[in-house]
Amino acid sequence: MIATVIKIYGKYYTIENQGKRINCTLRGRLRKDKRLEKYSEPVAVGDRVLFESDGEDGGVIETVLDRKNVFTRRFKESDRDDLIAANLDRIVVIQCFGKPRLNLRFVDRLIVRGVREEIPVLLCINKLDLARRDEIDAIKAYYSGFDLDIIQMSAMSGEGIDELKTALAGRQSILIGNSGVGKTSIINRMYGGLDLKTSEVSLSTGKGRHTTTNVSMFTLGDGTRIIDTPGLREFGLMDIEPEELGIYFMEFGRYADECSFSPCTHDHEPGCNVKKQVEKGNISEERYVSYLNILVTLQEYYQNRYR
Ligand SMILES: Nc1nc2c(ncn2[C@@H]2O[C@H](COP(=O)(O)OP(=O)(O)OP(=O)(O)O)[C@@H](O)[C@H]2O)c(=O)[nH]1
Ligand SMILES: [Mg+2]
Ligand SMILES: [Zn+2]
Repeated sequence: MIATVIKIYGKYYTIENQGKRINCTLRGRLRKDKRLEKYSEPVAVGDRVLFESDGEDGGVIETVLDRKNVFTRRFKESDRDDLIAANLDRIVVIQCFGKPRLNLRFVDRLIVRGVREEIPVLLCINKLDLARRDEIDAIKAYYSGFDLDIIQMSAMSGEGIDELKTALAGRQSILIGNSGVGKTSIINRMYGGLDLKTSEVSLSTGKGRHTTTNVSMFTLGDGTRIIDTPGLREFGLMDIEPEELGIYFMEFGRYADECSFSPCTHDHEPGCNVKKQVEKGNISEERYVSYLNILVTLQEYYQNRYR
């Protein structure tokens, strides 16, 4: 039988098959499956699996079906990709007005991940009830160079919730963002009756309290599947080579074709057309600085690794 993994606790996996939940362990040989070995975990939320039922509400996962895509991150210390979820139709990056502070550099890292995995990214800015006009304009200016889908909404007032619901309808999506931006509040507001736990942002630090502790999927009647995640502090992209990074900044695309060097890191090379277009104002300077910021972290990492 086929089911979808909706939650993982240590070595236990909750899977869902036609609305029924089954608690599973893994068949031992699965850990030796070559396709799965390169990741930190053999199985992720969102995976489609074949399982054998014990006749009641337990079972064993036998196989992980081929994945459409994976959502991973990679840190310096690690030689494996940290697997967060699989088979996504959308990455929904959540940010907010008010606290915690807006962090568009973090958003840019997630956009890189989405573009690379060919998973559409939606930027959702919550707590619109706390927004100032200049903040809204600043975000639009920052992303002026390419057509990123942006929804502004408030889980508190309900504004924008229908727009988000429509964007997620019938799809499997993950909500990603720092702690306290309101990921869980959004799910609660969209679908009454779940009453998931949320908590206030700390007044002293302006940061969230890491309330959600597990990646878990909520399956809703209309085929919509939403994955809630614990707040991320960082998002490592160490699996990406420095020369490759520019490809994932979509608005550099057509300009990069005219750089004198190929590949061009759009940093120090003479005759770099991306740099020229930044000066001309055709590429957002802040996005370019954000690009350089990621580039430096990748270059440092690769230099140390191959020295
Ligand atoms: N003013 C305002 N507050 C909101 C809104 N949405 C959520 N909050 C508040 O923000 C705080 C954090 O919300 P959570 O839903 O717990 O945030 P989270 O992103 O799930 O955080 P973690 O689970 O820690 O990653 C709570 O106090 C919510 O009430 C909103 O639209 N407006
Ligand atoms: Mg939460
Ligand atoms: Zn260049």
